[in-house]
Amino acid sequence: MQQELSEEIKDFAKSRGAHIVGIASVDRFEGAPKGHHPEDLLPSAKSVVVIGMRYYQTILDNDHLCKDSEILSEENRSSLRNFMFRFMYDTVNSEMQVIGIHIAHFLHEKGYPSMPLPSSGWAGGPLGRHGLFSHRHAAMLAGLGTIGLNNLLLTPQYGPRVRLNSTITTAPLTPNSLLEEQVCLGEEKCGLCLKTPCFGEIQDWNVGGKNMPVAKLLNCNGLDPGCPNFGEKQPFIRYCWGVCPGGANE
Ligand code: B12
Ligand code: SF4
Ligand code: SF4
Repeated sequence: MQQELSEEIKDFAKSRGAHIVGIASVDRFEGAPKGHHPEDLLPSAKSVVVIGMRYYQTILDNDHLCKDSEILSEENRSSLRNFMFRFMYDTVNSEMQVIGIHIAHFLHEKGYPSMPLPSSGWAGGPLGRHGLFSHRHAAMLAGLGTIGLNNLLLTPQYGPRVRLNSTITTAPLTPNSLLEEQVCLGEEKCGLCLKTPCFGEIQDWNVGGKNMPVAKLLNCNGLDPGCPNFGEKQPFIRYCWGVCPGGANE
């Protein structure tokens, strides 16, 4: 029954456009900060359904767009490139939110109260910018990938170029196995993401009983052309997302 329901949810999410779907059981969230554990958000939560949708390299790699335009200034061109980034960012975020809401409707109808979550949204606190719930931790605990040195979830299929969304549910679904192998190639074999001033010392994170090195994020201007490599040394904006060779880049 739970296996059947789990498969039904995965098929539904994929039929609505999710590229990857996984399920984590709530007992895997040991170590989540107080106030941000699935049970803090939905008491009697049993599982978290996590979906991912691709974000294209063709959008990240947009240095060449309208280059040497006869009709736009360099400043205009820069804001158009930012629109290119934002249109896919916003569309993917909201598409996944719709899928999450439909998963919650479906599970509610089966008798399992559920909580869909926004793809984005944060508040500035003393420790930095934080949201309600960490989708990248949930995705790793749902077997969709591992967290890389660049702080992002790296998937075997698309590297870090997926956006994520989670739905917390009281349904006791069948969890996916965790990935055995680290997708990140590591500092020695790669280390490309560390070539920006955004990252500091490498720390050991423990998620779902797995230790992995993650570089401390010191600064990120993420949503504007303030990314240190925007239009300059590297061919990618949102450098740490675009440059990463971990996983495939289908
Ligand atoms: C705030 C935020 C930011 C902030 C701060 C990021 C940061 N690393 O601190 C800023 C604006 C700088 C940012 C930038 C970017 N972001 Co951002 N961001 C978020 C957001 C909205 C919230 C993250 C968060 O606060 N989570 C909740 C807190 C509680 O958890 P946390 O900070 O992740 O975790 C820390 C602890 O609280 C604890 N923890 C938390 N939960 C758990 C659970 C367990 C079990 C354990 C053990 C520990 C633990 O461990 C961490 C270390 O202390 C998420 C969406 C989301 N809700 O997840 C997207 C998200 C992380 N961002 C994303 C992306 C892609 C980016 C950018 C590339 C740019 C962009 N705009 O798209 C850059 C990349 C920067 C980088 N290399 O990390 C994606 C990542 C996708 C992926 N493949 O991993 C997310 C998931 C958005 C999405 N819906 O897909 N982001
Ligand atoms: S998105 Fe750009 S500014 Fe933000 S951490 Fe990555 S490389 Fe740095
Ligand atoms: S750029 Fe290289 S070192 Fe950085 S996260 Fe990706 S695979 Fe790991």
